[in-house]
Amino acid sequence: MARLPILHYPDSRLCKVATPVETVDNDIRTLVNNMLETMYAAPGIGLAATQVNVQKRIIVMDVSEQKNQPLVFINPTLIECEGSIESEEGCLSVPGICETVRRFNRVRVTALDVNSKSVEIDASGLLAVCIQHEMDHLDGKLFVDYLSALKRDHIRKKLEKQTRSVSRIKLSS
Ligand code: K1U
Ligand code: ZN
Repeated sequence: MARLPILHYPDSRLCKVATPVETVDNDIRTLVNNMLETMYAAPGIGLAATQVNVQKRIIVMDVSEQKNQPLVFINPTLIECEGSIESEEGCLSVPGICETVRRFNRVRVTALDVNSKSVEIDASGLLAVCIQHEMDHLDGKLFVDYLSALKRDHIRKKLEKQTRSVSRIKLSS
């Protein structure tokens, strides 16, 4: 297994729309394992393939306390959504930023698992929020896109400054 580099906002590759996986083969299973390792190491509760610069419709998540209940959704589709919930979200591609976002509170999702078997799950609360956040990544959307242009611009400038100072440190060492 390997840890993959995570793209940071405002990298334009985060805006790309991912394409469906045609065949769930060993290459896809290796990518899924690497995504899980990357998510657990970050640490995070979810990760979309877009964030590791792979434009395929794959998301991984684990919202359990013990971090022992990985979920893998390939070609996920939302088939029912209801209610609304406002919660604080973070994003591994927008490090150090946490903002309140409104989402559906319950969702029903269909997807393929790593054995190419169809799965259907009902989710609510944090898992429902996480599924929507990760599926947004596959459509090139970030949680900052739900914020005002002013707030988004402030976050973009802050992260660009951070990236510049990290590059300067790397250059001088
Ligand atoms: O997609 C991502 O960037 C992962 C993101 C998922 C997410 C978090 C919160 C609400 C919706 C979606 C994260 O995992 S950010 C890190 C995080 O939430 C966390 C980290 C350590 C422990 C617990 C949570
Ligand atoms: Zn994210």
